[in-house]
Amino acid sequence: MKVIIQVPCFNEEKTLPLVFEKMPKSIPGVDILEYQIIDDGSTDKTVEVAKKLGVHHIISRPWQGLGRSFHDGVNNALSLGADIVVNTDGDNQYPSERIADLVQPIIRREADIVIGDRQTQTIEHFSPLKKKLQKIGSSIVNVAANTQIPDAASGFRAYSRHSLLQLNTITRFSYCMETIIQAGNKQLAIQSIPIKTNRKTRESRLFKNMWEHIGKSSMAIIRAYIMYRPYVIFASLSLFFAVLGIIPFLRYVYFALQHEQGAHLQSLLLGSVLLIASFLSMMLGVLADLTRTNRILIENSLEHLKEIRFDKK
Ligand SMILES: Nc1nc2c(ncn2[C@@H]2O[C@H](COP(=O)(O)OP(=O)(O)O)[C@@H](O)[C@H]2O)c(=O)[nH]1
Ligand SMILES: [Mg+2]
Repeated sequence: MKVIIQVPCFNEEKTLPLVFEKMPKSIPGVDILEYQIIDDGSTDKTVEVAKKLGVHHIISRPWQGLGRSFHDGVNNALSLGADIVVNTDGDNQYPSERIADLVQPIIRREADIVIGDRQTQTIEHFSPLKKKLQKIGSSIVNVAANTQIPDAASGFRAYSRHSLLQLNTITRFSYCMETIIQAGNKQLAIQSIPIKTNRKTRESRLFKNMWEHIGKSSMAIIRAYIMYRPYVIFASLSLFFAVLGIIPFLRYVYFALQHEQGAHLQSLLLGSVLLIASFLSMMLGVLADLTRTNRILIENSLEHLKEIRFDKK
């Protein structure tokens, strides 16, 4: 059993030593334990610091964003033969000493993905609004994924090789939510373990403020629904337009039956436009559903391709 712990880094020279302070040196049930960082064009001494800390694998290249870094890290770990890949952050937000617990459900073959639940409702430096939003965000993701994960935005995770061969992240930003929604839809087993986060070392680099976070997360969630549950979006839209359209339409019919021919044409026009919009929404839903089917087929062959590419022999 080989575990690779990876840390995506963007200028983390100050906090990386803290992350490695309590990093496990061995884990029960694990034969080989290695560390990896993905340096995303850091302009500080992140790479030198990582080398000093004994990081085995260092991927260093110009900036490409966190989503891409995660993707590259995973591919490298798979090609190195990792059975489990753990992801944690370079700002020491997550408790490195809990990594041994994080991987246990996968070693016991009870889970494919294990997520550290930060118990956001108890974090002191989170405002009440942020706590509420975290909760709402997680529940929307859970509905889309058909899962019950308390903390969908947590980046402290362990993934089995089996799950990584099946996951394909596309958006650069939201791979945290995307992986859950994909995993849920592929019926991979996801577990959570409660963790306590460390003290905040700095502000988030991913979002300048909470509104940016909300905007980007909402976009990611809507996109995920269109991709995985297209009928939820398009059938609702269609129903919305149908209800709005049927009222003026019936109004026209009613007056037409009263022999007021030629009157209330505006109602007929408005009703017709809305009913056409309803029909088009339904048709978009059908197209999105066909695309989804296609995606499933492509993902199946991608999984097969990855199995060959990362063959462990
Ligand atoms: N590769 C890469 N990593 C990044 C980037 N921005 C942040 N990170 C890393 O992603 C992790 C989380 O970033 P952080 O700023 O703590 O965001 P938070 O999740 O909102 O707290 C840390 O390990 C950062 O070093 C980026 O642009 N590229
Ligand atoms: Mg952070």
